[in-house]
Amino acid sequence: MGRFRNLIISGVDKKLLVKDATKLMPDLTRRRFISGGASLGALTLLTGCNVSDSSSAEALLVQISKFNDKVQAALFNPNTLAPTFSESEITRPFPFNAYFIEDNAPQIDGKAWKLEVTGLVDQKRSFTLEDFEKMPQQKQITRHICVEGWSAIGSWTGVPLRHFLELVGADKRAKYCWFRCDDIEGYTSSIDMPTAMHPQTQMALKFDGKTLPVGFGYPMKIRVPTKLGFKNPKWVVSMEVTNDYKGGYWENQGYNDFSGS
Ligand SMILES: Nc1nc2c(c(=O)[nH]1)N[C@H]1C(S)=C(S)[C@@H](COP(=O)(O)O)O[C@H]1N2
Ligand SMILES: [Mo]
Repeated sequence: MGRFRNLIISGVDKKLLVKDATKLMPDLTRRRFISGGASLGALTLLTGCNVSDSSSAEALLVQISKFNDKVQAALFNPNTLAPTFSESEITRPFPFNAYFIEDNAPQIDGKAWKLEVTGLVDQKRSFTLEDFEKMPQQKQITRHICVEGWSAIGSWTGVPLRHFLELVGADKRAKYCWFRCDDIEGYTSSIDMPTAMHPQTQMALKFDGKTLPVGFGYPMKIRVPTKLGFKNPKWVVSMEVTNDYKGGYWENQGYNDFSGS
């Protein structure tokens, strides 16, 4: 402790930073880090990053996140469930986050909206919101973890992505599902097929039992509780099943593709 004990960093919640960094570590590193006390001091030693503000905290997380994609992917068990919570544990108000302010969130007309499905699927076509509302719905209360240093518990309801992939006849041997969004810069993100098929990965239409609010991705966001927040695209307009790694908005800026939580 000593020299780090009274460290106050503006804009950084130290406990959350240590927690998020821990989650990003490959198993062995994580075990060693935890048994060593899991402190901010140990984290600075491990990464060589000296955290003094929120941007260096972010740099530290990127550093941890680059540790070893492949090791992490091998450790990720597609059958492991993310922890679930009770209604009373839901974070209220639930935070908004994007690379722009909430006022600039796209206002999508749900009646005109369509999800376009392309790539390695039998049914290359569009689906309306009505189509999705008729499909089986599943509710989950899980924790959303953002690499920027915050986390929150929320309730989402929607169509299991696995159900949808089966419905469109997706090639399950394909490597990725790649999503494109309707916001200013056309946010994109891809998830690997085991994650897409994970029983808790869903095409969320509701938040907290009500129609998805505009800021949270109306009419549809992909909710992936086993991945970090940036791998949960909002305002989704297309999905491509592909063997090509197409990256994504944050993935292209150095965050790792695996980003499990
Ligand atoms: N289209 C789009 N999806 C996005 C983002 C974005 O900027 N654009 N930001 C991501 C990040 S970094 C986070 S933490 C979550 C925040 O979701 P929330 O506003 O529902 O909390 O959305 C993710 N999905
Ligand atoms: Mo995030």
